[in-house]
Amino acid sequence: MAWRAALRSKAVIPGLLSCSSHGRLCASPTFITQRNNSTSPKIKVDYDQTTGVAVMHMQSPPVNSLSLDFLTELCISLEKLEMDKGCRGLIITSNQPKVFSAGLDILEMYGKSPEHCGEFWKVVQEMWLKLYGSNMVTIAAIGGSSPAGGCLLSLTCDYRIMADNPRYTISLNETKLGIIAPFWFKETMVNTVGHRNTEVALQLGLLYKPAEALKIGLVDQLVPEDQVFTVATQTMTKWLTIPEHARQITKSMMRNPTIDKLRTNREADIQNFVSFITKESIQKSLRMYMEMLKQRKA
Ligand code: CO8
Repeated sequence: MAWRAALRSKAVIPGLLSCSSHGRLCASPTFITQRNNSTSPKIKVDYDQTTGVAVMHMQSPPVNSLSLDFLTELCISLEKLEMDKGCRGLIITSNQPKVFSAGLDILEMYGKSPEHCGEFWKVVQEMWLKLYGSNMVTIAAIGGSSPAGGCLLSLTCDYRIMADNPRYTISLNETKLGIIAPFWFKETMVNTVGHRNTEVALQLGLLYKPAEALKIGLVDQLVPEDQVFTVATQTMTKWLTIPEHARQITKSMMRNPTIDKLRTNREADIQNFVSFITKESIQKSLRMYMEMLKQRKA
């Protein structure tokens, strides 16, 4: 698997002293993954051994788009945390202002070879499988917009807390790009907000403001922008009081049917994605969407 090879080729610096989210200095195993071809990591993980809670900061400017490199780092970090039995909770948050994640990096899907698209999709699947099936309690602290793959990332978590700012939006807006959310994106949303809400949101490619997202259950709680992380930490403390084994089995029971469906169809899902995304008409849609993003900015 390509991302596993990447894992082997990456240098991991264990045991660095770093500041935890609570402002305390904590020893190992806070770690930073270093890539051969990049100077700064796109993911920073602070792990507080005393609480058993890790915080994953996405820090890939400008908008935390989920590129191949980004997702590879994310999978490596997740694998390390999952293997550490002392790590019971994970908060995912963004260090970028106004954005949780802009979703899949469109540049990984535009003008790329079928081989590249296949490799990219495999790591997207891997990220979802790891997070949706995680044994840890996972909480998304959403301090900004989170369209498409960014929304999917948050939907893999057990609980979502979003900044109450009407400038931010969240949902799966794939149809607006002329592309189709795959079945496991769709089912993750159905499992969260139900069939009807998903059907409307997906067909129209709707992006919801926080209040609307709360109304349909796409997020669980809205809080003032400066309190997102604090409330996420308090919520984590509550979730960690539940007997671990019972909570984990319940989570698997709820999620495994969807996970198993992708696991047994992974190769076909990759083939579908590659043949779809490399179509000339779809490439044209992606180009037009990127131009629209640039024009909106100008
Ligand atoms: N990928 C790559 N680059 C991006 C992306 C992205 N997803 N989003 C934004 N950028 C770029 C912009 O083009 C811009 O580049 P530049 O600085 O070179 O002009 C830069 O990031 C900053 O963007 P903005 O100026 O728009 O930043 P704002 O802070 O104003 O807005 C938003 C942030 C709200 C996140 C906004 O950038 C946005 O709406 N982005 C597009 C989000 C989107 O639609 N993502 C969909 C990606 S597709 C996906 O995730 C699922 C695909 C499933 C495939 C299934 C196929 C079968």
